[in-house]
Amino acid sequence: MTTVITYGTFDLMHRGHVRLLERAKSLGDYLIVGVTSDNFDKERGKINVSQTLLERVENVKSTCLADKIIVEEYEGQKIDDIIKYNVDIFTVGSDWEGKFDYLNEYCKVVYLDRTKGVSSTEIRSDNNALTIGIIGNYNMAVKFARECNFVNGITVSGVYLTDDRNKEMFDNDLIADNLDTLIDKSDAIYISTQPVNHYQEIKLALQRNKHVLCESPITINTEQLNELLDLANRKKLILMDSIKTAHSIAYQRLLLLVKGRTIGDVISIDSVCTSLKSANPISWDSSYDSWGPTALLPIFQIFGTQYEDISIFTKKENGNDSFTKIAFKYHDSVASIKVGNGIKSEGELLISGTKGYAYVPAPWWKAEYFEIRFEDQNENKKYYFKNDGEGIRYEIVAFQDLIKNRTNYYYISRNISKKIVELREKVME
Ligand code: C2G
Repeated sequence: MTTVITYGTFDLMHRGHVRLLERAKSLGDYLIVGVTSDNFDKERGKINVSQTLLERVENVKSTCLADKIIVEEYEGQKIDDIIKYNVDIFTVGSDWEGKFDYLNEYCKVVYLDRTKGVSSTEIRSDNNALTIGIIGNYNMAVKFARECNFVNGITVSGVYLTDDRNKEMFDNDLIADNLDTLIDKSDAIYISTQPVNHYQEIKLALQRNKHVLCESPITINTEQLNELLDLANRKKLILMDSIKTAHSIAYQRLLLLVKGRTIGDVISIDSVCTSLKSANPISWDSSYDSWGPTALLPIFQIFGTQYEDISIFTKKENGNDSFTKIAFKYHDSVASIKVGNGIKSEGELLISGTKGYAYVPAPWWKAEYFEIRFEDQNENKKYYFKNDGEGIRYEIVAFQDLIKNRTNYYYISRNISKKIVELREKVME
């Protein structure tokens, strides 16, 4: 018996996949198909997969070509599988030509011609086509526009720069001379401007029936926010906070471990985000505007927003808070944030529990690495998750999903959006 093995994501099954499986099957008598897990796809940079692992396994099963279906979960698993299943032939499409020659050591390697004119990427892009207009300062606009390239179906309709510097760095046809033309030629708008301008910009976009992804805090006061949320609801539009850390895999896994009581009951959370304004031109004059939403995120996502007491210390320079410390008292826990544009501190996140603690080293908000530490150091665990693009591409996928599926599952809940704005009012008082 000749055993053949092949692997794939098999998202949105199409004739290219089926033809590959048919030819793979004809190479031998027994075909094993490895379907990639969601996590493995993310780790290898495939962030746009539409269907779940189970749906993709069903896709393969429906072809009746696979004699066995397994899940591919980790880098290097192919070698394990070839040995475990005593495989004679490994095969994959010619788009991988050369990439798996190392498997020749274990079995025969055959590259089969890729079927032209069809791909999951194209199908996804057709399904998820969305043009996004960017309003912002140069640095964020460049970052965001670059990240859009990693998300199937997203195209940047234009960029309206709030500062004239570096206009020439963008292709001329991308630069929008005024907000109206940008909004009119976009399905959705990404806003990264001074928070004081958000209300007008968001309102204009919503009135033109455009979805909005806006750097948090979305507005400078609760009254504006409630009006905009109500307008978005009435028009069935998405108005989403942009806090890129929320969408990084490491941060999401950290939260799941903590909520899964890996460190016991959480008693204290201390979150520090600072950067000297001079070194970080994309930050705003106010340290709360630049860092508050990010610093508050773990506190509000773990403890909620119903704290019992709060104390705020703010150092003002030229009318802006250059450093703010906020301490929260919850029913049976405490939390604090320190945010600063005018000071440097250790930008770490510390989550203290009754069994251990989570430690995320600076800059914790870029979230790639964290440790879970215990009294007995032998139990300590280290975690690393690649976070290409600081989480922006994952945020764009989340925004695209919200628009496409119209779920009201906001990863950053409405309560958190409102509390971030409410706190801003207190800090600025
Ligand atoms: N394929 C093809 N023709 C297409 C599209 C895909 O022959 N038009 C082949 C690919 O070459 C691959 C298989 O179908 O052999 C599955 O393709 P994908 O689902 O895109 O998964 P991919 O990431 O290419 O899988 O580690 C190996 C990878 O998992 C291969």
